[in-house]
Amino acid sequence: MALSKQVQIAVVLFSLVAAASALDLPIDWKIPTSGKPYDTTYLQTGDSVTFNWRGFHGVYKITSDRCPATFSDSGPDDLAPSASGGSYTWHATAPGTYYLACQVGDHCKEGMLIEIVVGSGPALAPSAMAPMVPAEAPAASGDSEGSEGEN
Ligand SMILES: [Cu+2]
Repeated sequence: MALSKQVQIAVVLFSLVAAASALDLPIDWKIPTSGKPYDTTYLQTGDSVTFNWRGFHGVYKITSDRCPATFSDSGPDDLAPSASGGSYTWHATAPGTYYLACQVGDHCKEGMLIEIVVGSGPALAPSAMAPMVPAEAPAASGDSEGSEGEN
C-alpha cells in the first residue's frame, strides 16, 4: 500500500535520475494488508535495501518466489534471525534475481516476500534499464523522446 507506492516511486525516481550514486532503499517490513508480496524492486550493483520492522520478523534468503514449507533456524540464508523489532541491510553485490522473505510462521505466504532484481551497475544506459521497469510503473505519461524534464 503506502509502502508499495513508496517503493514504486523510488524505483521510478531512480530510473529517471539514471543514477550515479548508490541507493539505500528503506523497506517497511511487515505483513502486507493486501496479502500479496511486495513489488519487485530493481537495484544496481552497489545499492542496498534496508528492512525495518517492529513486530516479530526476520529476513531470510529463499531460492524462488515460492515460500518454502519450512525455514531452517540457522545457516547462511538466515540473513537476519527473527526478532522482535530490528533492521537489516541487504547489499546488492552481484547482478541477479534474489528473493528475500520473512521466516516467521506463515508470514512469507502472507506476503512478506520480495523479489529483488539487481542490474550490473549504474553505467547502464536508460534504454538498457527499460526492461527492468515494471510494466505497470505509473510514470509513463508524457514520456516522449528527448524530453527528460525532471532534474
Ligand atoms: Cu514476519
